[in-house]
Amino acid sequence: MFESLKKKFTGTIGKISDKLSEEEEAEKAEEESKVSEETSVEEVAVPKEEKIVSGDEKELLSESEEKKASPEEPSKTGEPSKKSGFMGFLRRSKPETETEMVSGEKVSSGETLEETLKEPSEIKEPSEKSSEELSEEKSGPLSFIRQKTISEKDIDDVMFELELSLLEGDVAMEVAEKIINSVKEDLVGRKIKRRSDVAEFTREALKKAISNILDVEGRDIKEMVENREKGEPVKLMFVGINGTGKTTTIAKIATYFMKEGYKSVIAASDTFRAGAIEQITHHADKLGVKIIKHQRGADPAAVAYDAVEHARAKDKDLVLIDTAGRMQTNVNLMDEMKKIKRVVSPDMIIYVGDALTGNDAVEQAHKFDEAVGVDGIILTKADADARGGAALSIGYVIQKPILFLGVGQAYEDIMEFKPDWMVDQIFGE
Ligand SMILES: Nc1nc2c(ncn2[C@@H]2O[C@H](COP(=O)(O)OP(=O)(O)OP(=O)(O)O)[C@@H](O)[C@H]2O)c(=O)[nH]1
Ligand SMILES: [Mg+2]
Repeated sequence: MFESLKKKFTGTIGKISDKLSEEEEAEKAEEESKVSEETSVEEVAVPKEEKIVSGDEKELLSESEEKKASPEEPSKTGEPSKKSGFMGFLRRSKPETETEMVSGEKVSSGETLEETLKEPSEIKEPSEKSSEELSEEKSGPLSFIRQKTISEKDIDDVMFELELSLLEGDVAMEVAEKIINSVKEDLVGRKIKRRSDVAEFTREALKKAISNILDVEGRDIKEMVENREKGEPVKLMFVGINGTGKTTTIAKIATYFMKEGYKSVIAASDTFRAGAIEQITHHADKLGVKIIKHQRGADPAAVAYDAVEHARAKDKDLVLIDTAGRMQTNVNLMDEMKKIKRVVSPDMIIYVGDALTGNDAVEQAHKFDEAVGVDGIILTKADADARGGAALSIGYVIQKPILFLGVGQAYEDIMEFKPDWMVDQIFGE
């Protein structure tokens, strides 16, 4: 359902990994060229013929010569080879030069001639420091171990690309910014040792950002229904612009709670649109749910009031109030909606938004929230929405939870929305 978001985030993980590995390859090449320059200088400074070596040392020397000839071979000493780690982060810069190999071996087996000739202060002790410590120091005479720290510069381009692509995918501006900032905050300064670290850390950072965005507090309808007082129904009022799916959603919610053993009453409070009363009556009849209706053009607040009275009298669990679709710019209809709210004091006002309209759905939710106060969201047509921008943004923007997703045209096509589920859809296998 959220293929597009999944693709964007998977792409970002790949791009950051590639970016850092390219950079690493470049550094590696630069280092290797330095190493070869330094080695040739040493060779001039200490010509091999002039070295005085014993029989044992000759063996060691010839071994190190072989290593030089095939530098890609894994180290026999158990130390990390040039290829190991995050593209060689735990890499020794030039451990196999003759001098080092000779003096290194001789630390355990006695003094070499070179050392005898040196001042005592010049003789280097073998390092017992951990690779972590060494990486902090960055270099030492016997070994050179580095560790990469992610910088803002490393990820800036990819983050910018992600932000644009999220905006194109109907993710609200503030949500896209929040994701980018959160990921940057998490990644910059992290130490990495191998390529897989980059992918893992980026994935973690994105996942955390998305989870935080979807984590919006709100009341749970089921809990309200379970805990309601006898004779006092839970009153839900459905609002939104024209054609988003309010009426169909009411039929779905009635079905959903019927399966849980709860009884609903529907209030046909869209007395404005031609055919609206017939449409919802049709659904109610099919489902065997009680409907309270007046004539077209009647006061919608009065219809809602009557439905609540009916539910109280019959101890029904829920009153589902349908309302006419209205643009947030239509003052009369917005006032009418406020009147219904005043008269019946709904427990929850639910904004029904069409996922396909992306950012518009988010902006309208904002307007309805300002006008009447929204407690929760139902996003319809999620079955047809591959982008997922509205689902990702809407709850965060108005700080009200998504309660359900409409996932088709049948009465059963509704699912409870759980943030973890959406995170799984995006980051799962
Ligand atoms: N694919 C799909 N279609 C849906 C979904 N929910 C509603 N629809 C369709 O959207 C269209 C409009 O649905 P309605 O329930 O009449 O919308 P409304 O908000 O009540 O419309 P007005 O009363 O005119 O404001 C219908 O064709 C529904 O079948 C959904 O989750 N998925
Ligand atoms: Mg309707």
